Amino acid sequence: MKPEPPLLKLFHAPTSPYVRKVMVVAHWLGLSSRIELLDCAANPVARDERITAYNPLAKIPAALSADGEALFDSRVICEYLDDWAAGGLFPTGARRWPALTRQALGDGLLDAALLARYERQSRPAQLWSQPWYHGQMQKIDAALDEIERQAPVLAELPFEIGTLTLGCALGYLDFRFDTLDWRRTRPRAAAWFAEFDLRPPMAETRPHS
Ligand SMILES: N[C@@H](CCC(=O)N[C@@H](CS)C(=O)NCC(=O)O)C(=O)O
Repeated sequence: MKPEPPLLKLFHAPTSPYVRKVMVVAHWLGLSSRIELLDCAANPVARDERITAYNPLAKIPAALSADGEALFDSRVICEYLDDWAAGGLFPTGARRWPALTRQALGDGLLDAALLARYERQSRPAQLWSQPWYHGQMQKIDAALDEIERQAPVLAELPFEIGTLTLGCALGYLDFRFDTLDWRRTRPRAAAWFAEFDLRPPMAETRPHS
């Protein structure tokens, strides 16, 4: 049988938590074989022209639809796939807003983590700003506290855009901030994540260098 044509071409990195969101959605919807991965090197201080040809922000994930339409960022690409497959990962009605807000919480945790990491990676040590780093780490801490507060609710929810984004965010902390020890004071979030992270789309998309 002829393989199905790609649904999306995706600028990709196996370390990117936002790309991971897209891949988790693709796996959940049974579409991962319809995503063609494109090489790139996203970097905040060295623009990759392969990406900027489609996304002026130079960030990944960025995608090209079968019609050649550029799609970014992770929120748009996840919703595009879900809409294509009528997957239901973006709830409708009253459940939509809490789900999107959970997505924003996970994305915001990641934004802070990336800003903290980029500062340390991109600037020489003598220019590191402790208040800047501390400010980003405070956002991460507060987001983790909110996940702990919501953990009993999360455990009852179906697989959806909010929970999978929180899963990708916590997975990124384990990958890049492994000394953070966030679980010690957040037992309910830790228990929720331990179970959630075993779901096949999560297991199949773990970040690696
Ligand atoms: N809001 C964006 C964030 C994407 C993002 O920051 N991606 C990182 C890789 S993990 C990136 O491309 N960084 C390069 C840069 O900041 O220029 C999304 O949800 O896709």
